[in-house]
Amino acid sequence: MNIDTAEVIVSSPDRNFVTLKLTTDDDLTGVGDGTLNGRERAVAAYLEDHVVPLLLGRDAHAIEDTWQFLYRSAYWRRGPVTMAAIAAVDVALWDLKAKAAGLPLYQLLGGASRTGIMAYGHASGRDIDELFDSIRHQLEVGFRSIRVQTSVPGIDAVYGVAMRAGSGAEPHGYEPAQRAPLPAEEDWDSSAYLRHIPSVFEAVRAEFGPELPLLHDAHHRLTPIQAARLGKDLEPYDLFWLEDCTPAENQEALRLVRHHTTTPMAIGEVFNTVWDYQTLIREQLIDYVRSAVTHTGGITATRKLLDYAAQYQIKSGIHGPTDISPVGMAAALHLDLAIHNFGIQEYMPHGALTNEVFQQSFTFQDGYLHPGDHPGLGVDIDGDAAGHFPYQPAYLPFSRLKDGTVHDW
Ligand code: CS2
Ligand code: MG
Repeated sequence: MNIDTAEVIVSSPDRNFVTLKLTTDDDLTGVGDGTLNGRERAVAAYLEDHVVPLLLGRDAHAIEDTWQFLYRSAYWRRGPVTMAAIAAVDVALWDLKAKAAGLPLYQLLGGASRTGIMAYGHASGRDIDELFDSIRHQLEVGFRSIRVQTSVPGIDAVYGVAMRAGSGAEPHGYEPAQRAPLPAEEDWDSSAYLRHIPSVFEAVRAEFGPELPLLHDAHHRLTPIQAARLGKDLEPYDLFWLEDCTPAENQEALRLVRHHTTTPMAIGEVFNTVWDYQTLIREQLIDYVRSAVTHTGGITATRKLLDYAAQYQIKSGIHGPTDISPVGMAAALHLDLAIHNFGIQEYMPHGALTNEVFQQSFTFQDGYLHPGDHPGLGVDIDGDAAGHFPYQPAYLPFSRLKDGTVHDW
């Protein structure tokens, strides 16, 4: 089973996606996701100009060898663009191997370790009433775990708060990348945020009780000591996790946070390799690994990362926003079903146009996702339909503090 053709499909139904489609000399097809929000064309060019020529004629069964070849022969290793390109190839090869075996992919990863995959949904509000409505909506559609994001008095635009009509994602979702020639500028004030957020969780617990798993994303915006304070202030509300409390390029920053709070920590959606986690995992500084299969070198590398985390009783919390395509989502679900140290899966349903372009067999029921039992990934892209939605420039916002300083968005 050799790779005969390799097609890089850039489409923009509800948002931009980069999909690699491999076809073998016996006409099997495999798909992989290489979407890097706001930098999509960089991955498409990396694939088209540098990787596709290397794939044609290769043995499609040699997944590990191909992974090592693409990682080591590039000389310039790691980084979001390289690892998203390698991920697209890796997932497409796993799709092919599972199809050739006539099995759903999770069976090749060791079979199912659970009957379903607990998913968390996004709820947000510009005020408490709107937030409560959003939580009730997500509970009605079946979610059993909820991520809570709200506006903050004194700040105009805050990460994670759906501006309702026109936000692109479904009404209670939040699509951060906006189609525009330049990124939108947002304001930020960590003190205002730190004063406000504990009162939000106090209100949510009072309204929805002690058992509902609640998650929050601080989206990389606090200093280590501010993150320590927030973790401590949120302890009474028993969060499932506090995510990306501080930028983690400096992994040791989490030692200070860990020293002050027992609120569980989730980090890693902007990481690309196991190396980005070494101190965090070895020193038990996090509880959940947030990497996406699409951004961490595919199933081959993400599986190894999660196996390493398992030695430290650290669980998965795979990144699943709408900028992970249905292909990347399906890859995550097969891994989620098979690994032992599964924690939770993020799930932001894609828009109607995206569901036209990508045929999906994964299901969401009573709070649980399942990848389905079709051979392979169980997802495919309709190239003709994708052709109706050409790429559109789009950027993630950025932030400035009151004094004009650029801040982590
Ligand atoms: C977020 C993402 O879902 C999350 O946890 O951090 O929405 C993130 O902002 C986007 O994926 C960026 O592309
Ligand atoms: Mg996040």
